[in-house]
Amino acid sequence: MLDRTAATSWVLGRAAATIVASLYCRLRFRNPYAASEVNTTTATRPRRIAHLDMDAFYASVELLRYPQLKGLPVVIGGGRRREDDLLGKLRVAHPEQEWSSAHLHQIPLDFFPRLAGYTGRGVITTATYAARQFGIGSAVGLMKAAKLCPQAILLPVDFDQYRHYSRRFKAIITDIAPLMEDRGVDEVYIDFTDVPGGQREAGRVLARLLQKSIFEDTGLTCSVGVAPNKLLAKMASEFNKPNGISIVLEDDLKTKIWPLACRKINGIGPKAEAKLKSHGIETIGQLAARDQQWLMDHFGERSGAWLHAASHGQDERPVVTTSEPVNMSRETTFESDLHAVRDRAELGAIFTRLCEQVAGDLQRKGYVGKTIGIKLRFDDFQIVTRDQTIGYFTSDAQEIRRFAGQCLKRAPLQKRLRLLGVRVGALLKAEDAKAGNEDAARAALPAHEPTGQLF
Ligand code: TTP
Ligand code: MG
Ligand code: MG
Repeated sequence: MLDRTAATSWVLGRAAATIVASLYCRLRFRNPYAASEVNTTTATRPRRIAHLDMDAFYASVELLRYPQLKGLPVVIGGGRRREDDLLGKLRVAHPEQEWSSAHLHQIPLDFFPRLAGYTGRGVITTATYAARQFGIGSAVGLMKAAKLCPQAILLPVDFDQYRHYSRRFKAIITDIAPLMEDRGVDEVYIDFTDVPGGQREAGRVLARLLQKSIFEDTGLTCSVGVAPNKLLAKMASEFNKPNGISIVLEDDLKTKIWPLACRKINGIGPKAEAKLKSHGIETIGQLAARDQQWLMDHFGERSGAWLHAASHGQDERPVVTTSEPVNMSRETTFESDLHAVRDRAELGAIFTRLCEQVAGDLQRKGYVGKTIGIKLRFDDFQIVTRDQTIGYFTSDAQEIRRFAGQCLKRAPLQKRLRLLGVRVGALLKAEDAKAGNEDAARAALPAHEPTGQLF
């Protein structure tokens, strides 16, 4: 159950494609707060953007089938769920009772595996709020978590179930507020501006309705932030977790946003944070105090201008209702670390398989791409990526393998590897990629692989 052997996952990057902006919103019968605002135009309405994020999502979904675990420290991680195994064990341990998937809520607490004594490589995907009190949460290693909270219950992941509930809560949202942007398995942006009732109490009323509707349908709670734009809404949704609502108005910038660490801005990662810190900038307020030109000189024109705007709470990005993938990738974490030279044959086979899997994903979904890249994670957890943009679009496994192999040669390979990934980006729908252009571009490339290929 705790085995992470070559747990292959694929990631679908997403980007905006279509923006649906309707000036009027239909009255939705499921929205009882709407009546007073029907038929008014947007012109005078302030922009109200919500960010809704489910609370401890994977763990909360697990608690739906194991309600006896409510309030207990539970972490999700390790291997994938195999219900038959579980039921089989139950039948052996408790033969006096009948066990089927209808009896999961009757599983005695002492039957659930605990973190205590965990050895292995698994990491936590998420933890219940009861578990978070012990300092454990997403991305923490299970072994480390076992030391911090040995009594925590460890459950395996069940992505199908999370996807099922993801679809369900999003369907409830679009039923009430149709301008929704899907931002991943457990979060969305919603444009409240023209939704009937969306302006009441600056969005709080509609946020409450969404929470209630989602909870009634799924039994899951979520937190909502409502603000003048996506940037602020995303920060706001974290302010009152779990099961909270937080409203941020333009005037709240100084009091609610500026005291926060720069890292709270979605888009400022660990690297940018470190660089900002090296200039003595820790909070968003300190960032806002810097001159825009100074930021552009030190972070580049684009990033500098963006940092300036973000620190002043400015963000004009629309809520986009459909999305297209921008990349597809496959990656795998090894059971034990592998070395590029000593384990060359094994790595080569895994590498080829990853390329075939990405190619399969692209072909199944009807995409081609022209940026091919690799991701490596070393035994010290350092991550290295390399990519290469080729002159044409492809979804061919061998081509992907060839260019990914070239990327690999540009990576440092002295240390042992924990993880290997292959990604194809700059995607286009296969039917949109013009065949003639592809052929011409391919002809311009060297026909043979340069010697010295690594895997
Ligand atoms: P989050 O929304 O970041 O976290 P959460 O829903 O578990 O908790 P919160 O109440 O703070 O929002 O992520 C959503 C799901 O994505 C999470 O339940 C599990 C998964 N996930 C991972 O698998 N690995 C990670 O590192 C993170 C952050 C999330
Ligand atoms: Mg969440
Ligand atoms: Mg989330």
